[in-house]
Amino acid sequence: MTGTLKRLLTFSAIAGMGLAFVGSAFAAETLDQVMKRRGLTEKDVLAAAKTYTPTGGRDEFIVFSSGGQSGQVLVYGIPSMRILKYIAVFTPEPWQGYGFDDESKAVLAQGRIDGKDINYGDTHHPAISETNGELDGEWLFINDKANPRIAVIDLKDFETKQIVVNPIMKSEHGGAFVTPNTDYVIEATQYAGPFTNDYVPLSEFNEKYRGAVTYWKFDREKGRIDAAKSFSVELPPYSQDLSDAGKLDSDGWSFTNSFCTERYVGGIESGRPPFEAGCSQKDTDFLHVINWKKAAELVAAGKAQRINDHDVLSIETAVAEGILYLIPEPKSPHGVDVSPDGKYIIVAGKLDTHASVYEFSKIKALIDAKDFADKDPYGIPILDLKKSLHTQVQVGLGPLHNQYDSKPCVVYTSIYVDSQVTKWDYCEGKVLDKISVHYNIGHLMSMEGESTKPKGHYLVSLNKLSIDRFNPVGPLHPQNHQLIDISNDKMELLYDMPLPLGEPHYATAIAADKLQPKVRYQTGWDSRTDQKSEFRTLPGRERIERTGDGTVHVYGTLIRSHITPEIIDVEEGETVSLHFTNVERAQDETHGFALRAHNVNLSVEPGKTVSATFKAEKAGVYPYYCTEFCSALHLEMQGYLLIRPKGVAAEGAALKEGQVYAEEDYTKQVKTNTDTQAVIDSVVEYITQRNFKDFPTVVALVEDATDQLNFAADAKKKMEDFAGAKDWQNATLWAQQWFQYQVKAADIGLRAKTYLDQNGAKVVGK
Ligand code: CUK
Ligand code: CUA
Repeated sequence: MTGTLKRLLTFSAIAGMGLAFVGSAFAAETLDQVMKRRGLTEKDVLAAAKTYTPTGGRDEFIVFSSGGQSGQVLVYGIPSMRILKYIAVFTPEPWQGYGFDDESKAVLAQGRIDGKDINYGDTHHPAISETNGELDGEWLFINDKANPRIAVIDLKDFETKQIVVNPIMKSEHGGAFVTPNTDYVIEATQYAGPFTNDYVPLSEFNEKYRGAVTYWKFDREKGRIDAAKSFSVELPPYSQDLSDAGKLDSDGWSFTNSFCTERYVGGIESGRPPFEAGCSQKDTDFLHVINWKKAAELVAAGKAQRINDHDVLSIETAVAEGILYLIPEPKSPHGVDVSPDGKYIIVAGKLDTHASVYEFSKIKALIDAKDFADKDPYGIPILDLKKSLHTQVQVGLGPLHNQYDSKPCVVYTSIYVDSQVTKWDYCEGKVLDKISVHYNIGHLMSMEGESTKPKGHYLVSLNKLSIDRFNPVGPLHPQNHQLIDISNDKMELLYDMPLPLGEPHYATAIAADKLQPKVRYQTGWDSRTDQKSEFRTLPGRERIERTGDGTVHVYGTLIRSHITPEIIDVEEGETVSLHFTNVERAQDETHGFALRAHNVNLSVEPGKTVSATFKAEKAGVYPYYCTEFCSALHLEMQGYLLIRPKGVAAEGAALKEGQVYAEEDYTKQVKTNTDTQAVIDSVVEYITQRNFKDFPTVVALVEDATDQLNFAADAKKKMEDFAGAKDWQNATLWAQQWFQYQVKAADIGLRAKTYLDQNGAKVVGK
């Protein structure tokens, strides 16, 4: 038996026995002793038990959190609060190769504004796609407040597929929120601006600056937003804020609140009172109530204007057709959240201690009866506040956002100034419980709390400040997401999680079993367009081709432990277009590709094909290598890009290393390989005698091992050819390569064997 294999086999045997020894050599601490040493109370230990997830364990819920100004989405599990992934969205991210390969650069390029790359985003509100008002776990949308944009993320591979730039807005905030069947993704303006892209002086603010709500049409079949079928409704320059789509009883309507309906424009530099003073003069702002279903029909009937190649329903048309209404809402509102049954709309006002519960049936009755209290300066009917309200409840100082419980009538509101969460009953209009959080909570999130079927159990408080909660790391503090148990009458704080990347605003949680992401791509896949890549290639078909336009196309493959080709030889001035396919079928065998001095850094997951195109500008030597520690010979997963000066001929493979091996080395290596093969055969026999086909994980491992053995056969053939010619040097090298493939196959085989042992596989066919 070979040394490597012996080690592998012995290792698994020891691992199996390991547990028997624990406890005999050292006396382990008891729970009481640990509690004493770490100063833990019984309550702490209970909280730990509610969140601790043993190795290999899974979470019940998966959270998609905005990454704030990092322009990313953070993914973590509940109740463990373990971070699982950062999804690159608006910002280049090297680990995922995002913004470094041609395919993802094309996605980022969709987000250009006036031809300029915008390499960050200020993400606020993620939204999971819905079917009949329930989260379905297929798609994720997120907005960029700073550069009005929406991104589409596919939850089959957690990759960003599309970015759309809002054609008329200059600023936004109220997105992304989806309609109950994800027909539309809602995006609402924040700071008003002219719809056109030219200069308009602030003196024309009331006349020419506008807000809007854009309804982005989502084509579920294509998995992309269809900009041509999207439209907007023009709104006054009222600083629109958060939005929510109606559901069930209120389906077909959407709600957007606003602040600064004073239309005040600051200017402290010229002696004017600032925005913050002027924008809070009135006692109320406006909730915008829009019939989006009817708006879509009006657009289809040709009633929209075309502005920047985009359909916009004017205020005038919206008023004439009866699809746009306003209702006063208490001072500086922020969150607007439709209840799970669609009957109520709760608005929390930052400068008011109340949360206001509007009742949709009352709103609808007033609209149907044309019972209006007033009109705004743009002619939009205003409904009476009192007549639209179900109730108002004093919830605390600075209420912001609301999330629903699985229990009927129960809602949680974040209280910014008091640093609290208030649990209250919106049917009866009474406060049920309060809990302090640390500190200055913004959004809060309950499990599927924005859907028609909230799941209860947990709530996360997304705090703006963490001040004294963690070990200090300098003036820029991490964010603090606090996990709260809401399964009982009293809320219980369970866990603080520091988030070290951007300021997350909103987050959304979904039952983990609703997500079914894939583990690998179909071989040769362009993950950004979701099609077979025209640049894919297969093992044995790797090639370098020059096209008439001076481009050198490199069609390569990556597999443990080599990059093919290993030498790329080009001339100064040529354009190089690398195309690498990861031909692994194994899980989690990602290879990277990093090349010196060309800003090329790729992540190539199993099956994926990615490209990188650049100009070979400067003659020189540029090593490249795999950046993922993928196998024992990962460091040998390397190569050279040689850029020759103009006119210097390629050297070919005339390398002059010494003759190291003689015939006896060859014979020895062949003997090793033959012994190794016997071990592999015994593992194969072990697996095939069992019902391994009942275990998808093992089937994948067997496929992977089969790949490796096919490569082994190929190397063996080359070895035999060289041996036939008595070239012992090359024959021995190929014998060693054959051995490398055997080791990988054996490693995979042992993993499969262990899995079968641990998962109760049965002997079959006997
Ligand atoms: S959020 Cu965007 S300002 Cu309260 Cu929804 Cu933080
Ligand atoms: Cu592939 Cu390291």
